Amino acid sequence: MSHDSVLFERRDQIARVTLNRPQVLNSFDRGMFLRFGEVLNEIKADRSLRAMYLTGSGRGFCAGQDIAGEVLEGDYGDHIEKGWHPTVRGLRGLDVPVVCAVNGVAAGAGANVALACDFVVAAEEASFIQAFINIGLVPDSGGTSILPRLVGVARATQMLMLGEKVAAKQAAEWGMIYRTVPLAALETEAWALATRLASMPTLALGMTKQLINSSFDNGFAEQLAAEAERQTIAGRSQDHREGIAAFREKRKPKFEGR
Ligand code: T3D
Repeated sequence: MSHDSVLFERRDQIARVTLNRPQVLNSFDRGMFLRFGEVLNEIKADRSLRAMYLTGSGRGFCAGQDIAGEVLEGDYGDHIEKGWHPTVRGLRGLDVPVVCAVNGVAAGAGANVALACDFVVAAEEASFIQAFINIGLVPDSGGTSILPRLVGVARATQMLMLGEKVAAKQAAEWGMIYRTVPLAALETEAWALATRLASMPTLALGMTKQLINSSFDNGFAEQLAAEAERQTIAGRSQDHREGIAAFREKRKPKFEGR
C-alpha cells in the first residue's frame, strides 16, 4: 500500500486529508482504499481533532474507481462493499464535520465521496459527473440515495441517467453543494470554514450529524425520539453550559468541544 496515495496531517485540530494520485485524477485503486480507511480510523480515534478537510491534488478531485490500472475481476458488488462502502460510510460516520474542497472534476464514486461530506465548497472551475452510466454501470456509493434528496428526482435522474457533467455553479444553484469560490480562493475559504467548525461545539455537531444520518431511515416519531436522546446528552455538555453563560454575560462563547 502506498502511503502517498492519501496524505494526512493534523493542523490546528483539523485533519487535513489529500487524495494524491493526480496522474489518474485521484481515482481509487485497492491500495488507496486501504490507506483512506486507515486515515479515517486514525481521525475517528483522535479526540483532539475537531474537523476534517478533504481535497484532491492536481487538477481533479476524484474520478471514482481506477478503471485504467488494475483489472477489475470478479464480483463488482463485492468490490464496492469492500472499497466504496467503507469510504462513504466512514465519512458519514465521523463525529467531526467534514469540509470537502472540490478542486476539479468529481466523477463517478468520486462525486459521491464529495456528497458524503458535510460541506462541499467547490472551485468555480470544478464539475460533478455521475459517470457510471457512461461505462455501462449503475450509480453506487450512495449516489441514488443522497443525490435525489439534495436536488430532487428530476435533476438526479438527469445526472444519473444521462451521465452529463454539471458545472459547480449549477450544482450550487441546485442545492447539491454548499457554495463555489474561484479556484485561487478555494483553499483559503474551505480551510476557513473547517477552522470555524473546529471552534464550534464538537459534541453537538457530531450528534447533529448522527441525526441527519438517521433521518434517512427513520420516520418522524423515531426521529423525534432520537433528537430527545441526543438533546439529553447535549444538555449535560460543557459547551452547552458555556453557551448559556456566554449568552447571559453578553460575550462570545469559547467552546471546547465537549
Ligand atoms: O468494481 C467496482 O468497484 C465498480 C465501481 C465503480 C465505481 C466508479 O466510480 S465507476 C466510474 C469510474 N469513473 C469514470 O468512469 C470516470 C472516467 N473519467 C472520465 O470520464 C474523465 O476522465 C473525466 C470526466 C473525469 C475528466 O475528463 P478530462 O477530459 O478532464 O480528463 P481526461 O483526459 O479524461 O483524464 C486525465 C487523465 O486521468 C487521463 O490519463 P492520461 O491520458 O493523461 O494518461 C485519464 O485516463 C485518467 N483518468 C481519468 N479518470 C480515470 C483515469 N484513470 C483511471 N481511472 C479513472 N477513473
